[in-house]
Amino acid sequence: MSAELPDERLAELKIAFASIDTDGDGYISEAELKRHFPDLPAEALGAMSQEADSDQDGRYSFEEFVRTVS
Ligand SMILES: [Ca+2]
Ligand SMILES: [Ca+2]
Repeated sequence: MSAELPDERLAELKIAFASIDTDGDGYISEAELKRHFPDLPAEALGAMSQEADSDQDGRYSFEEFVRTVS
């Protein structure tokens, strides 16, 4: 993991990640993101996925999530 974050911040992020990752597979899909943020416009999602999904596999790993929000 590249980002150096304090443990408590990391713990917070893990909880946030787990609450979005509703099927618990360790990845946040776009569908899960939409379910969690139903008001988010499609353009914002698109911009976010381009920026955040650094390995372009169409889903967010915890590492990508941490990089995005920190
Ligand atoms: Ca998931
Ligand atoms: Ca990814």
